[in-house]
Amino acid sequence: MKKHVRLGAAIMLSTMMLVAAACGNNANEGSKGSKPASADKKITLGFAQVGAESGWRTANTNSVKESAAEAGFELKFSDAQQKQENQIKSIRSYIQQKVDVIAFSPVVESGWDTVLKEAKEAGIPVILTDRAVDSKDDSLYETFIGSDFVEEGRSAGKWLLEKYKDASGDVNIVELQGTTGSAPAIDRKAGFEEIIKDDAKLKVIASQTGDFTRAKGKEVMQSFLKANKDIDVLYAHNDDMALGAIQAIEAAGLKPGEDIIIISVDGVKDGFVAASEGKINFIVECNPLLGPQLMQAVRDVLDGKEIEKRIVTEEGVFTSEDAKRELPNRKY
Ligand code: GZL
Repeated sequence: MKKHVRLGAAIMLSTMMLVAAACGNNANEGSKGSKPASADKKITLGFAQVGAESGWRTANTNSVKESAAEAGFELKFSDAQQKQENQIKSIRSYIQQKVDVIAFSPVVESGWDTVLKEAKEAGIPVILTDRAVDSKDDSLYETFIGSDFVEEGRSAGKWLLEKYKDASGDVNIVELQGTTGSAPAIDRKAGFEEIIKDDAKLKVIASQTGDFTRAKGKEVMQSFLKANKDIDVLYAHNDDMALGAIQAIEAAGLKPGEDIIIISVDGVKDGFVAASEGKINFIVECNPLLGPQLMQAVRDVLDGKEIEKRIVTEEGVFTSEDAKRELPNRKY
């Protein structure tokens, strides 16, 4: 009898333990349900980078890689050498690998709808960083984290307008544009022109792409100097092209920052050094340190949280004097 009682008790006890465990799981389920999904498993992020064309891009890549490591994400990273077809190939590869989220900085604005639709059909959310796309369908991406390039162009124009407001005679401006078709090139040009059109003295006498690189910036500035005897101002869409142009200006026996006033965008270390030496007169900052905001957006998207369609990064403007003071504090 005792044996049967013990057995019965054992069966009762194990049944109760099973029920408790199930409830426990349900309780866990409850807590698991309230725990963010991103806390459950290692997140895999596929990032398709533009290339390695400038100091800004290097700082941006470092920020993405360091922030992904700090967030504990597995990062798949590709460098497209500034070619759209390479970025599209990388995005398709991330879709095949079933990453949790895809992020990229579109090298140019157009031509993304097809591959973004493929990512959407695969149920993989996409986050844009740094540069925008011109797609009409904004359901193809969760958010765009980056600077307001039109405002950057306006800041450059406003400084020039102020500098020459009492000048007499024409002010001849040459412009080194960023990569043709890219959002920063299109918008920095538009913002600048929107402001300087208010003063007929300010004339853009030549404007050409230097593809955001130092080498091309030098080459195009050489051609500007050959074709135009009286250049007063250079507006460069990034520091690297301005630094290449400075080499050409000095080789022509002219003083950058004096004979030719230089305005640039980005604010990378080398740009700040040139500005602190008076070779660049005005720098409009463009913040490359987008990593932390990107990782937070990845987590929020996976946790099903509502996020802003547009996250604008904060940045400033610096004269040569400002740059001299700020140089020791620069992080990139
Ligand atoms: C701007 C970024 C641009 C930088 C360049 O957000 O896309 O690309 O201004 C970089 O230096 O090459």
